Amino acid sequence: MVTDRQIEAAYRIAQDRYAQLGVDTDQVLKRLAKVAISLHCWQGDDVAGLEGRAGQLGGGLAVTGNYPGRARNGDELRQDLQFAYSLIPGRHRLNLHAFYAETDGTVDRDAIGPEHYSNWIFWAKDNGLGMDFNPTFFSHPKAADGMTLAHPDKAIRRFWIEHGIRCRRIGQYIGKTLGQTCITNVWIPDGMKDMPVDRVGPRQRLLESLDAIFQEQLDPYFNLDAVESKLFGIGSESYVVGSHEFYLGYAASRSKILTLDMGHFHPTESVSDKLSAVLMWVPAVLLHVSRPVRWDSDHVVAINDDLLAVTHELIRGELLDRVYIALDYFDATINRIAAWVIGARNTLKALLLAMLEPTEQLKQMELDGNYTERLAMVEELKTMPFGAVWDYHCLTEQAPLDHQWISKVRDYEERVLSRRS
Ligand code: RNT
Ligand code: ZN
Repeated sequence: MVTDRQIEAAYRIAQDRYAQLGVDTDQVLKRLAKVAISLHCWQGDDVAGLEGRAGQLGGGLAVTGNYPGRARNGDELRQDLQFAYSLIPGRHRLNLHAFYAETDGTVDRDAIGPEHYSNWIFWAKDNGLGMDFNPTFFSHPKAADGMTLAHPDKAIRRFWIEHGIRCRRIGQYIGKTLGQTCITNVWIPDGMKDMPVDRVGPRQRLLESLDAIFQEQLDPYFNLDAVESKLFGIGSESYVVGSHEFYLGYAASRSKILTLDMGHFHPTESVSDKLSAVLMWVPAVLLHVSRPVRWDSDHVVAINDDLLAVTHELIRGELLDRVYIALDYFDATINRIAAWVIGARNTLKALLLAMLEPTEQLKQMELDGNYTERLAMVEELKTMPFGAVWDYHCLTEQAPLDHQWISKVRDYEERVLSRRS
């Protein structure tokens, strides 16, 4: 077992090494401790929701796997989340979807109000968690034919517009109650499996529906709106109404937050390169950190080139103030708590790696046209003693070190998860 003194000693050496590059690791850790990641409740129950429609996931989303121990109700999901937070250094947030209302499915989506989320909101308050919110435009009979806000039937559009309006008010209530801004993110599944003849009509209808949802002015201190595009989904392979171009224009013209999900682009496109471009035109970005494997497969976030490129861009571009970070993936083949913990810790580690870079020096080399040293330094940074800084961060934040949290998860699995049928 590694002792605290060993962790501290290793940190002092690392601190010295980074200081020689002009990087103050104490400052970096203070900065890292302030980053809040929004943990997606839906990893804990395979995007089932609490309306009694488990196993009927819609919207072209897919969760594979049947690892035992899925949370079956609000209490279990909160218990699992609380345990996951205890294994992640720092103070984080909860990202809740509307279909986690605790009404036993008796209140339809066009009738929900803040009172249906009181368990969640008071639990978040008790635990010092900020919260974000999402209307749920899928896993519902009125979304069964793959269209919601862009549906040709006015009554169906009206139903979903009402849902959106109510969700924003819930977001505002959450923001007020917790004293922290809530981001309410709109993602809809609307699209077509096969080649549409009319690509214009659905987009016009979506535009009108969104404008109707956002008509009511809410206090931006309590609620901010975000819109999320997608490239394709299962059943919407040929056409997605809310494409990237659609929402970029929408967010820019309406001053909304643009959500960039790392799994929602062509495989050779990178979200890291989009950040600086879109932030010229939209006030802020909501990142859905995810890991596509061949397609939008929503794998648990790993420290790979994509993630590192995104976190480096956030630091190099000084974008952290305007980019909100949330996780979005769902894997049911592994322990679901470990899935949260691995993804969140990896995102934090990737941020730390980026913060430990002597960015000013690198920028100067670039300005001087010294691309040789720029490449040499970027590559050599990869073998700097970053792990010692991370360990020290976990120690000071009273979170388990790497290799320590997994035994706690195993124990929780035995005590709690294995008792769920
Ligand atoms: C779907 C979007 C969306 C969802 C959640 C559940 O492709 O990424 O963010 O994952 O709303
Ligand atoms: Zn997403």
